[in-house]
Amino acid sequence: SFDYANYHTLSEIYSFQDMLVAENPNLVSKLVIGQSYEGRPLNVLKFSTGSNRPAIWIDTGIHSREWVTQASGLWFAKKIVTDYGKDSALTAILNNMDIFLEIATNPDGYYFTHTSDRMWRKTRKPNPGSSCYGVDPNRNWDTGFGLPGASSNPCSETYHGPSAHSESEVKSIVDFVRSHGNIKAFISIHSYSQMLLYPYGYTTTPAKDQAELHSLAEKAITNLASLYGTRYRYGSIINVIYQASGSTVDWTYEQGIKYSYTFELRDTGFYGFLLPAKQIIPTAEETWLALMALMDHTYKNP
Ligand code: 0X9
Ligand code: ZN
Repeated sequence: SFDYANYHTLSEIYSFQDMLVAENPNLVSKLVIGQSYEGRPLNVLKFSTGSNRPAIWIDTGIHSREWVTQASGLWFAKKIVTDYGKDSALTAILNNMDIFLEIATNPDGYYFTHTSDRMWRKTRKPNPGSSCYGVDPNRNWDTGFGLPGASSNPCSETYHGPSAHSESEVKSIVDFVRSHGNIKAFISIHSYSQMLLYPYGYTTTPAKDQAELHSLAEKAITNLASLYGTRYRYGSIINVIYQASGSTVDWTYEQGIKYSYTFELRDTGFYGFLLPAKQIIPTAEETWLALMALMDHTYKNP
């Protein structure tokens, strides 16, 4: 059976997705929402027990080197199929809402982290006129695009790209969110720093739902800490971490998705992106408690 306690290659992630669908055909299906620059499928697992439902979105691995996020995404997928029909809170959520999970959100980058450069973060599209590759897919969204908090230098780790949604890995999610039209929560999972963040990243202007987002974040990180004592900071992106323009959840929030959150998983820098595999399952388990708090609140506040 699948080894959740180790890191996996991209092809192992793709095989896992097909296996999960094959084993749980009444609960799980696979959507291909687009393809990466290098032509790989952008797979999204859909967990659904009905039709025309409001939805929760979760993505992992948009920054390819943040390996504990894709590994946690695999564990979340298994947790959903295990708990449906057993855990009353998750069962209630899935009897009323769909969950979409994109595990390998930057597949070209993830492949490259296995073959060439473990610390690769960005997409793998060449930049015309530059010898540097890739765009930061967390600076490429059309909210505050190109403002301070991103770089116009193609060699920078925070290069925003030539235009908003220039990266197919981003545009495919944009098109999916728009065509779905009824996504209620959007949770984008990064590492590392142990933070739970909400909009905005590009401006200090508070989100209009700041009070609710803040108290829900506090509840989520309290639940997270209850398992292993892992301490998270929480608040708006610009206040807690730094100014980041064109980031995912600023765009989703401005699309009307109130419950737009970003996690930064373990650790606080001792291992950083190179988190030992023995921390994968504890990280996923504690994060799941926070995700359940966010999803349960979303379900109960339509
Ligand atoms: O700089 C980033 O993109 C994020 N940190 S990371 O180390 N994962 O790269 C923080 C930016 C705030 N997060 C989001 N807006 N998603
Ligand atoms: Zn990241």
